[in-house]
Amino acid sequence: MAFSFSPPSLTGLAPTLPRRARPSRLRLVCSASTAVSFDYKTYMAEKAAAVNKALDESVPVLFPELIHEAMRYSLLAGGKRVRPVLCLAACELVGGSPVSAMPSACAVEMIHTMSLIHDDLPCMDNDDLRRGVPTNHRVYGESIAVLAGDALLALAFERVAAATPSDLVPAARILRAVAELASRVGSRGLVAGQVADMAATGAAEPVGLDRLEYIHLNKTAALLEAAVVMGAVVGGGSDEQIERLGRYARCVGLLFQVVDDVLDVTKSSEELGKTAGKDLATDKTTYPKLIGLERSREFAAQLNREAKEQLAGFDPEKAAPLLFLADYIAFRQN
Ligand code: GRG
Repeated sequence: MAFSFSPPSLTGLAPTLPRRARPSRLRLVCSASTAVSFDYKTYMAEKAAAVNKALDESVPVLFPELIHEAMRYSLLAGGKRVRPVLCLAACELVGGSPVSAMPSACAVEMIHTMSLIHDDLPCMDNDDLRRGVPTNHRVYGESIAVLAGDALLALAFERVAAATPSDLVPAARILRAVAELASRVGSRGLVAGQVADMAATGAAEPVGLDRLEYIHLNKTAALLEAAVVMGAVVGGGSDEQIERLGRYARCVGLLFQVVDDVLDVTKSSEELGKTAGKDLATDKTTYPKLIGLERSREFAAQLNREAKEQLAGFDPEKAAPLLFLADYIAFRQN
């Protein structure tokens, strides 16, 4: 990926919103010193409900029922729906209709879910719990879990190509959206991050900050970037807008992972809906391990600020969902 992130300066930035005191309506301050009010609870609830409905409709239980049930089991098991909401928000920010972006939003959630199913397999992380329920292979067996992941991956691309409304989105933009997704999922994106992560775990030489950043920019940020970029592409954004939004997403993606690392050592399995303390148990390199808990939190605050800076050129009212989503990811508790 072309993105190069400057090493964390870790200058002691503190999060601006104390966890317990957060109201449902946020007063967001963007870097242009403009303040807007935004009801994030209603926004998230409405967008997540629309995504859940579209996902449900995308995977009917056809013959052979077993594979479709296995796909639906993980896809509809909950999840915060951060990636699809980012996709819809980016589309609307550049003036597009959410209808245009819904197939892309579903596609990123399908690929996210398939990556979780495969990640949980005995040959990878060997996990028993995901989204608060037993993992796919624990319910359906390994073979079906592999195939459910494969089928979700294929369906994701089918949805973007075949279900994006061609009366709203020109074919060239649909094609670009497919390419933007593919390039961030394969061996130059998600798969690259997973392979580098596996190589790093238990390696004789401990990985440094540069390699950790490479892992997370690919394993986690790449799909968030795909979500935002696809939303902006199908929404009709300019190349400059798409570029800025891509930078926003990379900051938010790295932020997402720093927060994930912190939650792994500060929360219980019940609170997370997945096995807590796994990173320590498997001797994984994480931000808390490399730079400590406090500096990890400071780095997260810095990434949050840098993400928001990318939105400075947009109308603050319209950018409110993406400004909020950066905070949502920074302050999430699971
Ligand atoms: C993509 C072809 C292909 C294969 C998958 C296994 C694998 C390759 C990649 C692993 C990717 C992985 C598990 C990344 C972790 C990303 C992450 C931080 C997950 C947690 O996301 P949340 O918190 O989860 O958004 P919910 O459940 O809320 O959706």
